[in-house]
Amino acid sequence: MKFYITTPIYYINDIVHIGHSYTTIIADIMARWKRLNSFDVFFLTGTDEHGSKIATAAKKKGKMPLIFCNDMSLKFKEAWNLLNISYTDFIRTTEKRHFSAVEKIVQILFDKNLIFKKKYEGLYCVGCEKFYLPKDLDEEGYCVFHKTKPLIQSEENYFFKLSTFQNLILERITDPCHEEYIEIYPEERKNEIIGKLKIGLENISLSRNIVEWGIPLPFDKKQTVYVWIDALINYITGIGYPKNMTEFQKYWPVNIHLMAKDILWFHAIIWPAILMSVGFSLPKKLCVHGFFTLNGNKMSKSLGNVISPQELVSKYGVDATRYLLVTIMPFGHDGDISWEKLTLKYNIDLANNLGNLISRIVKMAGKYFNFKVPQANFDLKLVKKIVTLLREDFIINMNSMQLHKAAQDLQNAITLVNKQIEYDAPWKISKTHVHELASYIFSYLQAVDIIALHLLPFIPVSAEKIWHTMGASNDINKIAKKYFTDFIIPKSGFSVSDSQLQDTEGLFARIV
Ligand code: ME8
Repeated sequence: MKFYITTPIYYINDIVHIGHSYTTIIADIMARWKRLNSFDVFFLTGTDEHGSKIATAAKKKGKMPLIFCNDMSLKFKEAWNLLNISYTDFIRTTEKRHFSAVEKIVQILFDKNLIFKKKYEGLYCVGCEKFYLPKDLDEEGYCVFHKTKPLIQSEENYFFKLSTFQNLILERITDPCHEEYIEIYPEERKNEIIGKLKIGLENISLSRNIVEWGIPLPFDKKQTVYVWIDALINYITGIGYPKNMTEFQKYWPVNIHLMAKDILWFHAIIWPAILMSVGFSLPKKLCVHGFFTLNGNKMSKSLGNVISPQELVSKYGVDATRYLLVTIMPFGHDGDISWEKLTLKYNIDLANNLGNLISRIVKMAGKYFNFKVPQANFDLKLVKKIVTLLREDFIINMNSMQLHKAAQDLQNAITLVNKQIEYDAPWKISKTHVHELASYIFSYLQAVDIIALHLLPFIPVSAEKIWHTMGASNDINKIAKKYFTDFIIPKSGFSVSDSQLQDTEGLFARIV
């Protein structure tokens, strides 16, 4: 089975911040999770490099647009490497392969008579790269996302007959029995779109004649393709359209387009209309998350209130940054964050709960068994409890992208082992009862092994470290893939008797 997931392609005029990182880490966790469940995963991310916003940013830096784009898109790649993002491909809209796809799609729309020329005057927000009607702006006429005043732009453009798709789209996002049903999650976002759709759809400009930095229209080279039409097409270029149709047909339709609420309109209305026009299947699911806010404001370079992923990594490390970002706010809701909140969560979940569990087990194994996995028949009770706890909720939460809840399930499992240790109090048992001690410690090790398998998508490097620390020597990824297929634990467990426990120095040390 295949699983195709995408992030938005990010505008490169902005520096990479934790908003972009949040979306990309969620997509990465889902991609890793699906790989562990034996799916053939395609995970696409990339950068959106055309349009007036980018051209202006390049000019400000005194750079040619493409040079500027090369530099900036590299910064996104570097950030994703830092955060251990396992994307399959990184698409840039300035690539040749993307030009071919955009030209082809736009030509099809033209040939199908879905494009017409018209003089237009409207309020354009460069931040959103979108024309607005006065009713869409706040009371003072400002863009609600960028807090800037859209200016009147007037030009003769080519228009896409979006309005003809109103009922077709409405049907596809409201009727779960429809063959081409598009699920929008969460429900409130879907209702928002339905509400807007019912008011009616305006035809939209498909080209710009005052924006040079873009892909020329194949049928009128004086105009360039409107940046949003250009950008949405990345989702099919990335999997091979139009050159490699076998690859394209293997992965399309996309399983999940992931994004924040600011750009749902484009994905829920404009993108399906284009796909329907050219006769392609529709996305299966649009997953929409909220915004990180700082003091109630959306984070963006123009507002000057960004936190970069590099800042988080230098304080917490890579894995903790991944974990903290996706658990600090519930998927689908906004969350106001602060360094204090992040540090508090780090200390509670990672240092005090997980880190403490690992270090106390290693200490006991060190004291009683010279840092070796003791020989024992493991007590299946504790392991079974962990397996049940995680099988019931964790998997449902992962599959429905409720990552903060799945992480809470893991925290509950970790707490359960910590509590079991306190209940057993192995330190009260005399060293002469070596079998009893061995059996306790052996079962703790096995319980943590199970937890490590589940931690893998969230904190891949640390999960592997924990796995080896517990004396489990095989390739954790291979074992996890098998475990998530049949849920069978080998009779002798995962940690191998007599193998050496490894050092845990530096694993989620407390931060003050
Ligand atoms: O809209 N909190 O690019 P963009 C959470 N190029 N997520 C945030 C965020 C925040 N404060 N800020 C940004 C574009 N994001 C277009 C997309 S796709 C065909 C074209 C994330 O750089 C979130 O995923 O403005 C949001 O939807 C996206 O970045 C917008 O990125």
